[in-house]
Amino acid sequence: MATQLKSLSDYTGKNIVDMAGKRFAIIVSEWNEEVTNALHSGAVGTLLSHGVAKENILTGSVPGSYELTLAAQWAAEKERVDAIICIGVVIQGETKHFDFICDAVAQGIKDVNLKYGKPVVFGVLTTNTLQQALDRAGGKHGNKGDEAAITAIKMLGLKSGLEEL
Ligand code: RBF
Repeated sequence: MATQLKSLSDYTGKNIVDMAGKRFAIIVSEWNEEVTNALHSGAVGTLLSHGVAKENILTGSVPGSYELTLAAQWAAEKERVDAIICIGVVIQGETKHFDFICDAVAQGIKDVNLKYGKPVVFGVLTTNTLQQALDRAGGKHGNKGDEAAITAIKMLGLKSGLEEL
């Protein structure tokens, strides 16, 4: 799955609508904090540049990516939260933890999406090395935090569009 050809310039256009009044929760994993902080900065900057008010972005942290799902569920339970962005980095190690954590988080986030009918974005890097993660957190492959925020914005735009039907 090649991702290096993707950049924010691919994300202009469809379903980008005014986000004033929308409320976002960002859940950030503390594991590999250097990377997750950079992803978080990218996500916040992108939300602000699309008209989201600073006070409408709430950030919470969890110890590791495995905890993202429960925190996302707590945020989704809040009626005033429109979308949730989950940020984490899981790096392949020598044990099977990588597979267990990635599977649990991917499935868990999908479940919260469907249970609450709100965008819950999978902003979790799953890489072989720390360098690959850094390259995608403001490095040579852009910032996937920006793209996670754009995904939330586009999904809310689509939802508003569908409400007109
Ligand atoms: N959390 C991450 O977000 N990224 C990791 O790369 C990561 N690797 C882990 C490796 C091991 C061996 C263990 C025990 C935990 C790891 N975690 C990682 C933490 C995990 O997401 C979770 O916080 C803990 O397992 C506690 O539930």
